[in-house]
Amino acid sequence: MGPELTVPPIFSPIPPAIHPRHAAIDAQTAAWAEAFSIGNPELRARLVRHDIGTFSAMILPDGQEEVVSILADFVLWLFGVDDGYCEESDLGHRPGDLTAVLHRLLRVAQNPDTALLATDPLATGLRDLRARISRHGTHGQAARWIDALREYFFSVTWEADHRRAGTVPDLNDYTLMRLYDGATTVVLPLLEIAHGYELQPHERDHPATRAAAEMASFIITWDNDILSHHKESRSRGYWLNVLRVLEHHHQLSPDEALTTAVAQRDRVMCLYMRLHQHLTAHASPQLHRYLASITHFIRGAQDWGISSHRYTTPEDPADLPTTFSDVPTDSSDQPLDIPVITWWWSLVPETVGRGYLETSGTREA
Ligand code: 3E9
Ligand code: MG
Ligand code: MG
Ligand code: MG
Ligand code: MG
Ligand code: MG
Repeated sequence: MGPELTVPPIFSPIPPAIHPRHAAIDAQTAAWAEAFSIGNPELRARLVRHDIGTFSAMILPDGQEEVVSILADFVLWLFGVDDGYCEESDLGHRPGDLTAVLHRLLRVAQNPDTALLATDPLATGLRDLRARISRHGTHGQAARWIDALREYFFSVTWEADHRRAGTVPDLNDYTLMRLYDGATTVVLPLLEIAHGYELQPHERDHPATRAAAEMASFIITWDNDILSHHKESRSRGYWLNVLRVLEHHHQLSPDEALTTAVAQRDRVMCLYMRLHQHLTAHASPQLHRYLASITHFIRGAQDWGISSHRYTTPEDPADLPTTFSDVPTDSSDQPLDIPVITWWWSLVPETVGRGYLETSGTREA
């Protein structure tokens, strides 16, 4: 059986980048997974071959190496939760029990000395991550990392209820869930910590900054859904993905669902570039840095997504692109028909960035 879909080159106006220490970081993360026994042996053997350290090196191409390593270990840990607890285990079908387990982990992150889960490998790994985050970041940054972990956990329990019931959420609910269950927001505090600054609340919590981060979550998770469709649709058991949502609720064929999802992410990618240009016109040096990191995060997820064995699955090859496109399939500046994100389109003045596709003025990241 060959691959069901051929994924075309994806529109990416962002240049690639990678930390020069990527190979050492990748090897170190594999060693961390072994040292902390993350996941069962079979899962761990897979995860250490997924170039997760390389991915982290693409997200933070010029970040402090120790923090790039924290991010790499944390992303591997997240897959220990997402694959190990949610997608490949019985617990992922029991949202109530999953909520209890995740709450205990949150307590460990918040108060590492708590007498809880003393011999649990994921808890022990989390204690290590928390200690390293506290070493490099402020109390406020550690607190925001825990809050972001909570919003990720909250969304995977929603997803677990769909898994239990075998249901597929509609596009609006799926979009809302996916802004969090791709674990994109838990990465954001590490973008600051890796460059040794703290974004001030009046800039970080400004609606336009928050929208830029949400757009990045959308693009990264839509790209993931497109690039992981092969892996996910071949898996045994329940899987949830925007292509499945579009097929189920919009009566599209797999190819039509792919074309629609690509158009959706292209339209958001265009809006993101315009918002980025708009924000940087008046941004502090810290906000400039933050937006540059978010932009690297988007491109890093793309470069890793087309190359990691996690998605190319060489034993049953996916038909993924090896290059990117300079041209969006949909450059409309009208809002997508997804109510939870419509507000993004109200943030960029109409005159900003309209001509960016015809110029090279988007490469400031
Ligand atoms: C992603 O969704 C699940 C996260 C827990 C993965 C950890 C990755 C990050 C924190 C960075 C964001 C990167 C992404 C979303 C690629 P899903 O669909 O379960 O991931 P999968 O790899 O199984 O397709
Ligand atoms: Mg490797
Ligand atoms: Mg998942
Ligand atoms: Mg998954
Ligand atoms: Mg996926
Ligand atoms: Mg840079």
